Amino acid sequence: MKAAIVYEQGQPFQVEDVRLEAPRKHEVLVRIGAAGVCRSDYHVLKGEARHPVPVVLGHEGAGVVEEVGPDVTMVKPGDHVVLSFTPNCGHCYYCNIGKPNLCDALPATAGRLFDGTTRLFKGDTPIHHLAKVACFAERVVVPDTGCIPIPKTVPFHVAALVGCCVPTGIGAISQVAQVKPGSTVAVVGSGGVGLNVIQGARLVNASKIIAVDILDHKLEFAYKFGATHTVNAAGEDAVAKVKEITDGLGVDYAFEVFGSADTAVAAFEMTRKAGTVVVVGLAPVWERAAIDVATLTRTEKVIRGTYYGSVRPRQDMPKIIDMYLKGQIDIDNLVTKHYKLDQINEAFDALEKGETAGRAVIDF
Ligand code: CND
Ligand code: ZN
Repeated sequence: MKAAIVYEQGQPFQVEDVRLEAPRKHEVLVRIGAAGVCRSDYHVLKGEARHPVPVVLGHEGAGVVEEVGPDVTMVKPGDHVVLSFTPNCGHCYYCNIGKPNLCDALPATAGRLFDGTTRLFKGDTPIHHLAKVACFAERVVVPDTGCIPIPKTVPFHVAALVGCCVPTGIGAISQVAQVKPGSTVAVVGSGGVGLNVIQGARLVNASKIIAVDILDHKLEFAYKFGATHTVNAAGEDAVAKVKEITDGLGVDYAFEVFGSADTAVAAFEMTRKAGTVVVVGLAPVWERAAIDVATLTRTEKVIRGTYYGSVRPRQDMPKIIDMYLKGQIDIDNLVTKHYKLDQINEAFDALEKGETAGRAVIDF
């Protein structure tokens, strides 16, 4: 089967034939229908996140179950599934306190499946699986806890986005910040994930939803998902502008959804006293944010991170699919560009240049 391999961080993808071994105990083989192009893959591609190579990237995907390994009871061949990038072990401290997205077995087996080995090979060389998903490939073998069954009526390009950007954005609003109706919200970075923070804020009836980006066409697009105001941080002082829009106060909640130290500091500074800052973006691993610590003390602001919108994928993804089917959230219009697997380098060049408003997907 074909897969997009990264042999060295900083180098482009190579689309090549690879060997995929059969699923073992508690594993599932899924034929991919679609995979989203997320900035988290870009961080690994460019070396802004550390990862062993060679690796098949892709962590936002959906497809059809083709085969199940021994002891799999959660899904069966023919089921349509969304893939979770935090399949969990079910036994560690975090699984037991109801935080499956923070499962300790994930970092302990990074780039491999739970038994510490890979199912992907080029000749005899093992290839790593990003986030136990590795969906920039025609087929994947994933842990059974990473397969969430969904109705067959949901198109794959929609289901794929339920694998990352939709729950991450909606979860940041509803699970993490628990934004109250009438609140003011700023979203720094209006890309695939940020647009879902924006539509999450609309869903809970935030009063002012301020989209911040450095590209006008992204800001224009953000209005479609609920932005009430926009700020171009390339052309104006974003902190001053957000304060002006909120009558000098600053917002109740600011979300950092680009992934840098500077945008995290900006989110902190545009938040009002006793407000909440949620860091969703993944900054390059070497960056450190210069937060004014005395101001943190005196202003009683709260700074929080969130991984996967702090959702519990098996409970929350079916709810998100239900919200989509009821028309409460818009996923169809988020997908603005379609590529084939052999165009994957083009897709990531476009992400880097900020050419695509919304989300690009790779169709299989
Ligand atoms: P995408 O590239 O689609 O969006 C980022 C947006 O930020 C773009 O519209 C840029 O134009 C904009 N931007 C760039 N510089 C600035 C700036 N200085 N100020 C304001 N906006 C700016 O990326 P994405 O939405 O796929 O991902 C966003 C981040 O979220 C990224 O760091 C990704 O790795 C991270 C993420 C986190 C999680 C999680 O679980 N927390 C899950 N998925 C993605
Ligand atoms: Zn992602």
